[in-house]
Amino acid sequence: MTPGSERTHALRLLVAWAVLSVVAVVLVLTLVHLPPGNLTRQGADQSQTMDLMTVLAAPVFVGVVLYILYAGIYWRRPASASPTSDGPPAYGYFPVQLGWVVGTAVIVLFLAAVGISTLSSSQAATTFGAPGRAVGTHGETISAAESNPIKVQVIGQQWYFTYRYLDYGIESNHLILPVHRNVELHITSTDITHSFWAYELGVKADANPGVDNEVEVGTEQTGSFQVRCAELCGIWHGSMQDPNGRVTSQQEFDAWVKQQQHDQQDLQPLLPSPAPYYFPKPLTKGH
Ligand SMILES: [Cu+2]
Repeated sequence: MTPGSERTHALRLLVAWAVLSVVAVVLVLTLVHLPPGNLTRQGADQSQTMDLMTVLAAPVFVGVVLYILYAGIYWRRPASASPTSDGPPAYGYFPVQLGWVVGTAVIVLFLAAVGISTLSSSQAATTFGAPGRAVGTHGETISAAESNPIKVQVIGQQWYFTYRYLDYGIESNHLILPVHRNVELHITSTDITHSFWAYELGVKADANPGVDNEVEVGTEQTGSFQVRCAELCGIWHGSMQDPNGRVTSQQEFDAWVKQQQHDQQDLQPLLPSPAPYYFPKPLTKGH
């Protein structure tokens, strides 16, 4: 192959790669909606990170596939050559090697920087409700209601989750949360190890007996979400799920709490005070 035709191939590949990469990035940004979504600030952060990684991966994917197809079309063994003949030996090509090393190093280091800053900002979010803190992780100011988190104890047991609203003295089989609030989830278990996974909220956390596993989420949009157990926990593990989680308006939430308080007034005196161990007293004793 002459140096001139090599340059032609390189130029063609480069132009095709640039054009197809732009198309791929536009398609990813418009057509692909990666989970977990925007119900919570943490979920939105995770979706943005997934989007970013997909956008960065698209040109790499296009480059690899394009090169394979191009090589398959233009650098095939000529029909005249013997089936066992080999192509000309290659001894490396400095610009390609340099580009490959520099390109991958830049992508990896950039993602490392993004990862470190996202981790530190989601850690900052766990101190969101601290007194005197009125600025969100993205620099937005937050109201008193937002900085005062709702505390919910999530209790896993074979084979469902229950939710104790520590500020309201109620319990529920469904996780209902008001929008634009910080929620402090205290995750535990009464029997064996479970895993509380509400993927639309961007939360997955161990539910271990005797452990108060604290996770904070900030709700940003109303909508429904599902909760499921993500740790094999016995024969009915597969049905340890609830599709009826909801993020509602504050008014709707207040009305729901009021209704639950009304419905559960006989139950409240019987509930033990919140603790990582959760063993409600039996309502009736065996005779
Ligand atoms: Cu489970």
